[in-house]
Amino acid sequence: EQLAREKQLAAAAALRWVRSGMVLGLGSGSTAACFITLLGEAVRAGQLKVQATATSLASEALAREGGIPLLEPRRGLRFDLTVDGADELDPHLRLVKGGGGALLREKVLATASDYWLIVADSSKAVAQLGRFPLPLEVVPFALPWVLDAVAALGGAPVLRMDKATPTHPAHSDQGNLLVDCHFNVIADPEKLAAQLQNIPGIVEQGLFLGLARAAVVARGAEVQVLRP
Ligand code: DER
Repeated sequence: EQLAREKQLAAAAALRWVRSGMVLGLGSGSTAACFITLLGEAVRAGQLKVQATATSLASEALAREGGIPLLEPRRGLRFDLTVDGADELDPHLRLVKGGGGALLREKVLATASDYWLIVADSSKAVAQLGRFPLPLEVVPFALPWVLDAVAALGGAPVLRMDKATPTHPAHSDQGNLLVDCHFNVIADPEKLAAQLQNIPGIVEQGLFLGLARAAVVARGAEVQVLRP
C-alpha cells in the first residue's frame, strides 16, 4: 500500500548516493531492508562493487542473501555512507530510532560514518519528537532501577515483549532488554538524551541527534531530500 510504495521509493533514491569502492553501513528496519535488497541486485548485476557492515543480524542475513560482501568490525573501519531508517524525524533532522530494536549497532555505525543518510516514508516526519515511544537498550540486571528512573522523568516505561512469544521479553542482538518510553512530547531532545545517558544500565537510547547529514523522505510519488 501507500507506505510500502514510499519506502521503496526512498530506498531507490538512496541508491544514487552509492559509488563503487565505497564501504557502506547497512541500517535496520523495513525501509533499510528495501535499500539492502536493491543494493544486492546492483551488486549481483555487476553495477556496483562495494563492501558493507550491517547494523543487525537481520540486515546482515539480508545482505549475505543479496550477495553483498560483508566486513567484520575492525579497528579503523569507517563507512563512506550508511543508509538507515527512522521512527520519527523532526525539522532539525533529530531522530527517534530503535523501533526495530537495533539502536545500539545503528548508533555505533552512524558515529563511524562519514555520511549518515536516512530513508523514510512520509509517516516519519513530525513537527516534534515523542509520540513514538522512545526505545532504550537496557542491561537485564539494571531493569528495575532503569524503569524507576525513566518513570521519574515522565517517560512511562514499558518492557518490550517478544512479538512471537508475547509472554517473554524481547532481546536485542546483544541479548539486552528493550524498554519503550511514552513521553508523548519530547520538548528538549538534547536535555533528555543527556539525562538518559546518565542512568546506569541504559546501554543505548533512541535519540539520534546531530548525526544525520540528510533524509530522503518519500511522500506519495515525490521524494524530498531534507537537510538539517
Ligand atoms: O529501529 C529502527 O531505528 C529502524 O530504522 C526502524 O524502526 C525504521 O522503521 P521502518 O521499519 O519503518 O523503516
